[in-house]
Amino acid sequence: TNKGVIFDLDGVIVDTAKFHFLAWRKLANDLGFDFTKEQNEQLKGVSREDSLKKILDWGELELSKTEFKRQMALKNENYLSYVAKMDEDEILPGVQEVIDYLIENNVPFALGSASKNARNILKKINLLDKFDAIVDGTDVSKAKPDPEVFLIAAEALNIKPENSIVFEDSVAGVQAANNANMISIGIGEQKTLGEANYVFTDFTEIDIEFIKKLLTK
Ligand code: B16
Ligand code: MG
Repeated sequence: TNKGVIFDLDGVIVDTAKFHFLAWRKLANDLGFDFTKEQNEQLKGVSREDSLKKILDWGELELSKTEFKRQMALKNENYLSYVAKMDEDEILPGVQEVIDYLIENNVPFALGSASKNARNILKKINLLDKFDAIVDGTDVSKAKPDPEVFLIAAEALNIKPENSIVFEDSVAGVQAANNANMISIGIGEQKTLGEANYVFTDFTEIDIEFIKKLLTK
């Protein structure tokens, strides 16, 4: 096959989205306000800095540069306390099977994540050395929905954008894949990720036959 696969991390391979939510919510609560799970959808796939900007908007708060930086660091510290407890059991159901299939069939695959903690997390779940390329928040200057992260990943795999299959759980990420002219597969709810070429609730819903067909199309 001339095709390749790009995985988002948070919300696709592991459910660190729940840890991000807990840590951001604590920050908001400490600053005297709250936000909903629906609002949290808008933070998925969004960089740390842009996430804090959005949250402060919701709370109608403005922070000095120094305080903004301090709050980002506090949030990350809190988030990493959850990450520290992770192991391979945190890999979401059905993901390992797809990864094994790709390895057995010599299909190149990469990580395309907005997270600066991606390598740390992949190490915790024992997947770090399985990827042919890792592109994360330390490699990009433009956040999803900009296609940069996925375009760099496809290039690293030596795969054309139109031959790249992207798994994404976030609206911004699905848009980034579409903007890159890639095949987008949303992992989550149809009503949230309707812009994707295909949507599955989770990886247990994905038949290996479906992957096989996409790869040989
Ligand atoms: P960090 P992904 C994204 O990861 C998360 O979805 C998003 O909620 C988070 O703010 C962003 O990473 C930055 O993460 O604070 O660890 O650098 O979904 O693109 O894998
Ligand atoms: Mg994600």
